[in-house]
Amino acid sequence: MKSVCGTLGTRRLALVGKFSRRWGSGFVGHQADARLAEYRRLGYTVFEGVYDEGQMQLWREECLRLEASSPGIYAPGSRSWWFGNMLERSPALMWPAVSNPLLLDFAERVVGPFAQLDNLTLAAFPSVSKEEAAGKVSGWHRDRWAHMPSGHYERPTAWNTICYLQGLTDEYGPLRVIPGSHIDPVAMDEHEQTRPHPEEVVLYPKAGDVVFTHNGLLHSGTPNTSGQRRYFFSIYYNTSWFKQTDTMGGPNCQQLIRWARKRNDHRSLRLLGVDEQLQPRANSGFLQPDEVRWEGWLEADKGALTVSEEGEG
Ligand SMILES: O=C(O)CCC(=O)C(=O)O
Ligand SMILES: [Fe+2]
Repeated sequence: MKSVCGTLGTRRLALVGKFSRRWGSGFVGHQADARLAEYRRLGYTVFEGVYDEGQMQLWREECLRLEASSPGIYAPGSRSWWFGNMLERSPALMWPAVSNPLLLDFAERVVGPFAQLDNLTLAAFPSVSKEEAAGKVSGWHRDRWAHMPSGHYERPTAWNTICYLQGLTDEYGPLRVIPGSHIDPVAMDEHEQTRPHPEEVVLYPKAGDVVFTHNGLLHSGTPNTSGQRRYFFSIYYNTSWFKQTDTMGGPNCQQLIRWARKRNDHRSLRLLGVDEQLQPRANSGFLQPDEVRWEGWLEADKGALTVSEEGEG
């Protein structure tokens, strides 16, 4: 490991000094943020009314357009209602959601400045018959990059931000969660995986709400019996030293990377899988609380941003 002092600029040392004086007082207040505390306790939090109707209408239309243009052999994984790689498919429509500052600011309080896009999915679950759905849930699981929890809170390695593009009702199929299952090593046998669970909480988010999860949280959808499409929009993030599921190699994502580079926009670059600060930040010596280090790095990223006329090209 490199010497810690060797990796710190003077300004950053001053910042660390400032925050270290607050560990006994202000830092406790910082940690006491109600949403963060709720998220750490339950394994999820709901942001209400993040997206408006106009925005969601564009996403629904995009989903229908993809459905109409992907029949038969062109259907991804033979499902003509499930579309991954949405940032590459529709960058102008999707980038504002991927880089939503409300959700990213919260993510950075949870995991620090290490948020990367893992995959972006737009889907419209078809309706099934009430008989087929009776007594069933879609399937309990923890999400990608999770592990069986240890009994203690650990930061998520990945997290989902899910928006249903209509309000969920019993007919549309609510989202079921088992609060605390990102901490408790709750296990399930095959029979339990498709049945309601005694400790579940059933969520009915409104259109435009965002459910922000911990990837260790056990959750399940519910079959859609509404007779309509069940629109689902999921931006899934992970830690910037993980692999990404969606590809960033296509021309649209590469164009976004060039745009972010011109602005020296580390936060955007990171989302796109380019974390230029990763090595020093992942080997910082770990001598202060992580949150203290994160604040300094977030400040540095903001300070580095150069937004010029030229950079906006
Ligand atoms: O509401 C659903 O269908 C479940 C979604 C889900 O499991 C997920 O987005 O990770
Ligand atoms: Fe899931």
